[in-house]
Amino acid sequence: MTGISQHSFDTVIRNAHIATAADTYTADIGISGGVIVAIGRDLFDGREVIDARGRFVTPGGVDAHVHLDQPTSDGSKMADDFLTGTRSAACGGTTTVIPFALQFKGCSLRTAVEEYHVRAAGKASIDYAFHLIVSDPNEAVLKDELPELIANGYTSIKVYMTYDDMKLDDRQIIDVLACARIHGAMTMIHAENSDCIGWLTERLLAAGLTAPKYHGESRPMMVEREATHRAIALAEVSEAPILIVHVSGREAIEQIHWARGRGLPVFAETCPQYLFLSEDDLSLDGFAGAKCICSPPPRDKANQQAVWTGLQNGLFTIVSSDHAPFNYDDPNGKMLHGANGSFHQVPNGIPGLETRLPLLFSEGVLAGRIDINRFVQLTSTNAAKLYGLYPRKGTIAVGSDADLVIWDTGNARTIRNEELHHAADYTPYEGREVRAWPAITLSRGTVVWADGEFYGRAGHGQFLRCERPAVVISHPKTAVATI
Ligand code: DUC
Ligand code: ZN
Ligand code: ZN
Repeated sequence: MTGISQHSFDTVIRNAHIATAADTYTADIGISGGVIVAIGRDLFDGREVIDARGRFVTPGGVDAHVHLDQPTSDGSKMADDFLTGTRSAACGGTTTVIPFALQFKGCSLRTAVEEYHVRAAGKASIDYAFHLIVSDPNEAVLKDELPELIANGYTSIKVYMTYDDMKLDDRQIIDVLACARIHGAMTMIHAENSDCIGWLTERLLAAGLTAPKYHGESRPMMVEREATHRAIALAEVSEAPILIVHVSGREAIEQIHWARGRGLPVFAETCPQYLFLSEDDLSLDGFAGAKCICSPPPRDKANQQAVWTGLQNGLFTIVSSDHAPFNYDDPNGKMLHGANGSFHQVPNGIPGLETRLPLLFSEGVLAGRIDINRFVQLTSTNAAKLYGLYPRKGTIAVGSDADLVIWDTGNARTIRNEELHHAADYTPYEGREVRAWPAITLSRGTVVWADGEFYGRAGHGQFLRCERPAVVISHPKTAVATI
């Protein structure tokens, strides 16, 4: 402690039961200028002192799959923008979000990024980076725009194998993967077979089957399994690492397991909806099942268990929310085509930014399914590593941003939409009990959530330029898919 005078810290968190991706130990955390500057026993006081005795302190969550104020092509409108989305994130212990700058077909990717910055400007209360959705990989995008954007800190790309307005064919995906590989970006793939979905949907509609539950029947596990296998093959051809997003069940997991066995750098993401929602939620009376329409759809209990096993055995790299919020009772939301709209016209997506960490802490850590270090890996550290934000984000270490969560694990709490901070008019987890919730969230040393109150400020959140991810720069043939 030589050279550190009294009150040399802005904030000291005392007696923190620190959990990182690797370790659990008790220490004080000294914070100055928004950065962790000391970790040790009996640190001098700071101007602010927070006593965390008896409480876990984890790195703030990094939610690497969220959709905020993303433009749509069907006339629907997302319920959350950067103001309400980042507020909701902070109240649920997430301190970094990575939403998507979407290129529409025929439009410039660079312009999409510029326009998305305008949507974010001055609104975010926590830090944010951008992924790039490439829906038109023309020569200008591949030769000019993508290399320049990657060099400027946009080092992750999402491509879709389904959705008419965004999907790429196999050749286009290979082109994007090869470009990402050469220039140093991670590629996320939405793996569902578009033609199978189209054919099954036509058949259901012809039989007059339009209720929300038929969303699940139009996108069965096999369409995800086939596309997952194909995505792996395309990545193998182009020698690029990939992350398969929102993996929903056993058959897709088996493909990823197979790829790992071949030594391929295939990473995998799942989301709370594949652990806590099921096809039963899509079958709720009337139109209520539309609240849980997302793609891939929630599956059955056996698939939920397969996803838990994948969290336990290392198959999954990250757990993200895929927060894609549409109001339920709203002509711009789930009722875009009325209260009896056909499943295939209901906007896809559910809100989940604020509930991601409490659900996984409660049912994962406190229920004994995963330990707290694995929880930190899945919800923070691995996302920071995958997307070039580590060690600034994703850990508790000297030099890292002071993005921290102090946990309350003593009190049961029932999830109620009226108590959440997003702008969506429902949560699919209404009435579910959790036993963990952030008591305090700090974003770069500033308390943004404490004792049930949001203290964040629009504009506090900074845009993060991402480094080229280490797992991409290392040669794919020797890289392993664990980080
Ligand atoms: N599926 C996606 O691929 N993105 C947003 C929401 C959803 O359900
Ligand atoms: Zn997707
Ligand atoms: Zn998504």
